Amino acid sequence: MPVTELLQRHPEIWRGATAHPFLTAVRDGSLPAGAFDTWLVQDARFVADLLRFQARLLARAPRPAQAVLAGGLVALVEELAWFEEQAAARGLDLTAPALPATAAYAELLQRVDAAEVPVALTALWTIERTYLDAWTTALPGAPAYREFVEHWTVPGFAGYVAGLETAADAVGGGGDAVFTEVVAAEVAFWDMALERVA
Ligand code: HMH
Repeated sequence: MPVTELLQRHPEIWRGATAHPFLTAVRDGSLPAGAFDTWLVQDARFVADLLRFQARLLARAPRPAQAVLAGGLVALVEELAWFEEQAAARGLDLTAPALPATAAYAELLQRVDAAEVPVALTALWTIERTYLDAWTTALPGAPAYREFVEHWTVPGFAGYVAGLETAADAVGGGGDAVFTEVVAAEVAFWDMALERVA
């Protein structure tokens, strides 16, 4: 089954992750700055966790998937530097402890790290596709958040997600369970930021 079929098989949770109230509030400007800052600090932690997961996935990936995974790793290292710049400009402490949704997502990544490659590739595609579609929902973004919305909706990112789709499909995809688990973790991540205003 091509991985994009998962979107049609689970439309409700998919909509919950990509049309989340956090994103509509980024679009219309009603999001409190504290919620955004909480989210930013936690997402920097998530990206550090994702980098470790993806580095290990590259190490065991089939030959045709290596290029897209390696390119993604470089992008994640650059993304961490970008988070550090944004955090410094906003006076945020990136060493703040992980909130429960961040810790739970890290634990999910550890479990997927122990799963077979098709499951891990499907998880990674789901992580990035959800993020791309979520930020696309927030376009063009209220002025305060526009730079962020633009950063996560650039054509290069969409191309990367398409490359991950090809890689996941080439190994047969990973099934419904990993997709729904990742999408639920994404919903919980947005929920966390709305609940815990810094
Ligand atoms: C929560 N999901 C979350 N954060 C991200 N930065 C991505 C996906 C994409 O890397």
